[in-house]
Amino acid sequence: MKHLILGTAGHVDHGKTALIKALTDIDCDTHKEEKERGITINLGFSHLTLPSGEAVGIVDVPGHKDFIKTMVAGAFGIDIVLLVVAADSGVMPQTAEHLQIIDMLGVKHGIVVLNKIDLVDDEMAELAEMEIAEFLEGTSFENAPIVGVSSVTGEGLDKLIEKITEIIPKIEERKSTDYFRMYIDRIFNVKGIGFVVTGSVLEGELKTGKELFLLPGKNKKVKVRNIERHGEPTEKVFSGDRAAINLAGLKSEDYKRGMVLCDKQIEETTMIDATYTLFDINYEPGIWSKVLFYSGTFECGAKIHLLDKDVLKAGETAIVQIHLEKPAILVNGDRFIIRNSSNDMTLGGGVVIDTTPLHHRKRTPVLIENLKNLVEATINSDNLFNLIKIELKKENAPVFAQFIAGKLNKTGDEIVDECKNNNDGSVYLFQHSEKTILIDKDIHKEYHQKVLNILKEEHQKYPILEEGFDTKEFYGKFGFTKNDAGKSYVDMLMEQMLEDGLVKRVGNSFALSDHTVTIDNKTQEQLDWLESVLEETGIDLPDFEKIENMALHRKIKKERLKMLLKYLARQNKLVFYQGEYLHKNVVDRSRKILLSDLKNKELGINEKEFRLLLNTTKKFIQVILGILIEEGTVYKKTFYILLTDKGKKMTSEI
Ligand SMILES: Nc1nc2c(ncn2[C@@H]2O[C@H](COP(=O)(O)OP(=O)(O)O)[C@@H](O)[C@H]2O)c(=O)[nH]1
Ligand SMILES: [Mg+2]
Repeated sequence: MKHLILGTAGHVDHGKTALIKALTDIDCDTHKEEKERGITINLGFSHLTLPSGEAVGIVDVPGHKDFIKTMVAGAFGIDIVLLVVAADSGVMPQTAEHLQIIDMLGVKHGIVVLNKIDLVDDEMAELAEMEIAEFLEGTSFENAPIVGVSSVTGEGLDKLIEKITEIIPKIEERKSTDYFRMYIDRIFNVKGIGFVVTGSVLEGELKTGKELFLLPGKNKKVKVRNIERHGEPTEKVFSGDRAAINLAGLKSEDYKRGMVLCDKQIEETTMIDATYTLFDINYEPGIWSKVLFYSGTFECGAKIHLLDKDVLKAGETAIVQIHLEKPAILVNGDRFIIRNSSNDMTLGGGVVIDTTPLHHRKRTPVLIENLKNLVEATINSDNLFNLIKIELKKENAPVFAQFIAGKLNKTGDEIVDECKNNNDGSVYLFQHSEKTILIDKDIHKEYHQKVLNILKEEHQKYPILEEGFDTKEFYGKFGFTKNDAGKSYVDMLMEQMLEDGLVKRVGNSFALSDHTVTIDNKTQEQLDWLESVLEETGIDLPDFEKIENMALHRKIKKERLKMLLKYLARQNKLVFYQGEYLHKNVVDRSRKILLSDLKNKELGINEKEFRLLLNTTKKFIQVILGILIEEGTVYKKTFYILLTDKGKKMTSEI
């Protein structure tokens, strides 16, 4: 069974509310003021069960020009429109305005209801029908059926129901997303039950017991206690349903009109990139214009910045950046309506193409080109792959498929499938445990090259060191220390480069595969000299300033000295600990003295005793003790140095 919402549209007094009453026996004008004035002010809700058994939700909107924002909120998320035109008055201003809005909101299916045929003769009815057909020419409802009815006598209603039933199979399934999203269009406090909110489910599904975010805002979580659909309790509602939800944990001060319920914390935004199409009206906005922005029940003041045009003329479309005065919860592909700032004219509307854009201060040709691709890909959903490519270029790094899904309002699986099925080779994807990681092919090539360059530079700097860098060091170099997708990517990249024979493993690290170390006579001499200097310092900590000076006399510069030290450490001639290098023999001797002493002392010795034993400085004790603890020979308990099991074993060998 399809989940569908049908909405009314049309000029005030043409009989929208009467038609819904005639079809469903529910009077949508329930408010006192509505009864008194005889017009719809708030949205009305009903539902209709068709002879086929299929049930559709119904939203009845106000027709009066003062309530366009309510009409927009109601029309947001509907699948079929019933455009009601009274046969005795024909097409009127809000007939046209509502049709433009419906079209801009992306509603594709509709039926024109020529109402009040009881008030006109056949000839009049025919004339009215001709006028409507002419009016629809060139619009997306050009081929919509026109059905004459009377909401008073009931004439034609069967035919209308027949037409509605015929349309349903033609309506495409809603795109599936893995999260629930719904604008709240009504909220009321029911005695003994608590807050109940209603809305048209835009995306996903919802079950009782689920926790939802009330957005925008932080930490406003509410819990779904009960759900009703078409006035009946239900366990679950789906995209395309009208839902009434009883929420636990909602405080009235937390709620504001325009809020969204969602099971995912969608980031709020105050700046979006979008298309902006002007209706056929007498108004020409320049580069900047102040307007009112409407999407769902959300509304706020906004400034529109034209990006690819200097003025926008009637019927034209521009790419724009919109600065919103209030944080909004929007996703790519969302439709919106624009009114002038004095709120007496509907100017047009558009489609959100980016909810997290950069601030475009300069309107460069490259920017416009990128945005045009984005428009193409957002509006033409066959072009999902294009859209993925644009997002990946923007990220300029490896990302999880799930991350792109969030950006594009899709599921992770949809993104992966699209990359598998329609990849032209420009996106590289790989699997890491449960997750798929995506990266733009050009950016992948750049990382590949960066690894080679970084290693080359390192080898040039330290030609006598065999090692390059390990994966952890690469995480740091690429800024991925806190980026799981980035880390997995580096792991994968290094494995791949290893397989391709571009790099080799040296211990834990990677080096260029053609990197070889040759120690010439001069270098060997320098190494021997340095080693002997460090050995001779014995139980004094080496004085590096002094060593640097001695080295300079031998024409060894600081950088080279560092390299020689590293080399000796990697050859296990020196032990490196917290910035200090000790000769291995010094460490061995110190260890031997300590172990021989501890051999007979079950309770251990303290640091001072150790210092007297070696007859050295406190500073040296700190370093040597650090080294011996790190290698696992001894450990410290309160103030005492004690042998580890490994240390005990070693004493038997002394
Ligand atoms: N004679 C006749 N009157 C109608 C018909 N439909 C609606 N009306 C009347 O037209 C007026 C406006 O109807 P309403 O449903 O409130 O219009 P809406 O503003 O489009 O919702 C009411 O007085 C209705 O009784 C119809 O088919 N025939
Ligand atoms: Mg009405």
